[in-house]
Amino acid sequence: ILLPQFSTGISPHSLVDFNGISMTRVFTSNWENVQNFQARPDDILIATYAKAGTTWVSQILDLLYFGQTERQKTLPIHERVPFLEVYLPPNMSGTEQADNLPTSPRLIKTHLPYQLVPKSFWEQNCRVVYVARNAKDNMVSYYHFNRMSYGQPAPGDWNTFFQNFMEGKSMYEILWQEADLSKNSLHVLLYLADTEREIDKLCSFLGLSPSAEEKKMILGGTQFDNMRKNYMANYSTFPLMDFKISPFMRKGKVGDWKNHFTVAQNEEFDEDYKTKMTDPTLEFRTTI
Ligand code: PPS
Repeated sequence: ILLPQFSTGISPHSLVDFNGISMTRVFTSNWENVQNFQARPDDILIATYAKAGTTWVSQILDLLYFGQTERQKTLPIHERVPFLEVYLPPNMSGTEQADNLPTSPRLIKTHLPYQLVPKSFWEQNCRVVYVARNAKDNMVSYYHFNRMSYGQPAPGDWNTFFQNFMEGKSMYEILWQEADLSKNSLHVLLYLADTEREIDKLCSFLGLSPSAEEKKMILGGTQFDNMRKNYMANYSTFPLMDFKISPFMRKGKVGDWKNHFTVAQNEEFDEDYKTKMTDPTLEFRTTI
């Protein structure tokens, strides 16, 4: 596996404090270009906390705008939808990839918290699609991702990861706040809620009206089992992940947190959650 080469000595996956946010060099070393990134008015920013359903929504949007074309069959999702702040030298940075995208609109992914999103996205009044997932499953998915991805800090065992996460010693660490989510150029999508309804709401936000046949194609193309088998959507072409430890398309379920959280951890989490999340309008499902 080719690990990213940075010029200074800091390990690419050690956590650093970056403007009050825990990040690794993989996401901060191209910062000048990220900050100065020139968004275009028709760009669509897919903003998520990592492991909230970014790839699922990226595939939905790519199919909505570009259909089942050659691009879907030959380009991996991480090339169709560049990850803005990522930089894994010697590979092209996310900003370079986005600058080189030939599509209109450009679909661009970010995990940056609201306050660090390049200001041109707001100046250009770009539409933002934010994906939210129940935090417990999100955390579990992140734990497994940290185990298998070389760009992430090593998580240790589940209990260690849980404690570090609760203490804010985890990547990105902060979700977008309620105030950030109230912008009218922003649409919030819920992971694994009623997909058909979520797609309908997304289409009305974007001003799109796909035919019944197109909708069927999108629903089929974004089903977990289909995406898991799709080499252009399942990240199997991405160099820094070890699927033998845990696949990128792991379970794709609501409720896996129950296989990880102890009763005490669940109580601690609920207590902390109550103090931080007060928005009654987002109704997450933590069980089915
Ligand atoms: S990343 O690295 O932040 O871009 O990861 P992200 O895509 O946000 O999240 C990965 C989790 O989403 C699941 N996934 C899906 N679930 C349902 N349907 C589809 N089509 C789908 N595609 C990806 C993936 O399995 C990860 O969740 P877990 O719980 O780990 O399985």
